[in-house]
Amino acid sequence: MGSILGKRAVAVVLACLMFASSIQLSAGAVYKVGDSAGWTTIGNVDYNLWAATKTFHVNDTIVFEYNPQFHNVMQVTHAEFRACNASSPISTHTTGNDSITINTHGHHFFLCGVPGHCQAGQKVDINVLRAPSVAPSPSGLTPSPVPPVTVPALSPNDAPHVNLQFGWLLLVFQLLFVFYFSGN
Ligand SMILES: [Cu+2]
Repeated sequence: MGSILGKRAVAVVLACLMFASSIQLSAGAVYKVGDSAGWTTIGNVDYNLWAATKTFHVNDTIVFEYNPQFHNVMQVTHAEFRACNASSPISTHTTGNDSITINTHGHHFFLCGVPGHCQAGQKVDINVLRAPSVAPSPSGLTPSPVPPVTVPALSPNDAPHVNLQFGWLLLVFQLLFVFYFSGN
């Protein structure tokens, strides 16, 4: 049947694909706003403090989890953010599980448009740094299809590392698999 060389070529191509996919997996992080508290007025969550503990990068995703009967998410301008003005939002999200991928650097202002909620502190400023490549250590969570609920359990510093390791593990198995069969 096919030469060992041919099968090894296939193995190399597969290996490259595996490696490429592992890189892609660690491209963007997912952050659940408020962590386990979610997006709420209960408990006086300090969303400024929450945001201050994160280092956001372009292509990161923020998830707002809340009861859509009581809250919503509006992206607003800086002026509207400061004034808690929900009259002309840039965009409005109402599903109760809103994933928003940040595509640009700079400040992204969000508030709850339900009367009184923004004034009560249900507002968050997501500041995305200009130069994501400067990051001294990989930060942010894995964008894996895991439900957002499990996301805060992971350390932001561990996820990309784990992802990359997982990609390499797959690669190794792939190579072993192909070489095993090319040997027969
Ligand atoms: Cu609200």
